[in-house]
Amino acid sequence: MKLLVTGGAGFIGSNFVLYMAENYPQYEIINLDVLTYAGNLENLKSVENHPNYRFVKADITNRAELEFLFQEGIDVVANFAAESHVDRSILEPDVFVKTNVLGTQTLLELSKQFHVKKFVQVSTDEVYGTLGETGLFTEQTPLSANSPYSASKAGADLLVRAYHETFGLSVNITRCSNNYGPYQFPEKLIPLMIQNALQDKPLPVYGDGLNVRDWLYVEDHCSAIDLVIHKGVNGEIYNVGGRNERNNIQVVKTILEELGKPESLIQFVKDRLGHDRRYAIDADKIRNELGWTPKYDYESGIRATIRWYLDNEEWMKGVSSGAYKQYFDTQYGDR
Ligand code: NAD
Ligand code: TDX
Repeated sequence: MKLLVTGGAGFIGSNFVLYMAENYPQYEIINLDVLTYAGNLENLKSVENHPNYRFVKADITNRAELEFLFQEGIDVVANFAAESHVDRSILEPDVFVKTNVLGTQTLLELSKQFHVKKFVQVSTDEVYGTLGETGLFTEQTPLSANSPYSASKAGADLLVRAYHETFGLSVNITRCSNNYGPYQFPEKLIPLMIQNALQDKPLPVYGDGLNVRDWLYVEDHCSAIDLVIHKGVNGEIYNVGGRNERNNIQVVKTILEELGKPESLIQFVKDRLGHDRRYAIDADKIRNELGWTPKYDYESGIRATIRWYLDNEEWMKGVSSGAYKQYFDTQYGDR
């Protein structure tokens, strides 16, 4: 199998490349990434010399940069490439529309033209909007995106659907809840709070800190996508989540406790605009129909994650200082 992973230098994409290279060493894996601030080839050092792995620097919105790859013949596209941070989408929505909507459509068009066997769109539970105190998102929940980020992801999902319905492209969409684990850029809640706590800096909690997220360890997301690639029924959407609902204050307190830092570091700050109150995923479909079972419960996953950041302080320093960008230039030159 020739697998094109887009956004494979980001948090989930790099975990997925490592997971696939380990579990399917015979597959040819092409990692395509433009290396924005969120792309980091340091994450992939352990596969750099894998005979069936290759990195290509290219932009998913630039058809000319991608065509030569599709001409080689790609079996499966797993599209992780995106602008992924909600706060950045509030400050600068344009690039979210460009990358997430136009980028996905460009990949879909090439997949159609070059007869890709399956296109897997890595989407998010945020396309469903927000929940009240009770209830879960199912695959039937109407799209009701609230942030420019989630609106751009919802737009991409509809284009994936349209290429299936109109052109017969084989597709799946996965909608996963919040991921955490190794190699997550410290702009997202968990690594940011770990980083600040380690430096005795204030931990900025938005609003009242009672917004709820449904946390999933990144490896469990990878195993779900693996199953969807191999067993997903053409045209179907699969929600992915581990039923690990926690409010933000609970998450932050666990981090402080694990690191032996005082709760006085918590600082309540102005709320995020349009802040979704609660996400929670009903993952019965992927569990029952594809046999997916997450390996990690939240308590062990969060502890493993905190340990990983403690053991990889150099990685964190490199990401924060942008040193990985220099690493890329030395390693690959400017192409
Ligand atoms: P990330 O921001 O860590 O990584 C995104 C990657 O995409 C980076 O390597 C970046 O360089 C690359 N990229 C950005 N623009 C590109 C372009 N124009 N061309 C090529 N590459 C480009 O994101 P993440 O958290 O790993 O998320 C990966 C995917 O999973 C996204 O599609 C996101 O919407 C989705 N998702 C994320 C979560 C989560 O909790 N992080 C949950 C559900 C779904
Ligand atoms: O400094 C902070 N303080 C804070 O209180 C940050 C960065 C976040 N928060 C809150 C906002 C959210 O309620 O923590 C929660 C989690 O925030 P993020 O880590 O930014 O994640 P979220 O907005 O929930 O979106 C994430 O999950 C779904 C990913 O970034 C998305 O890419 C994914 O689709």
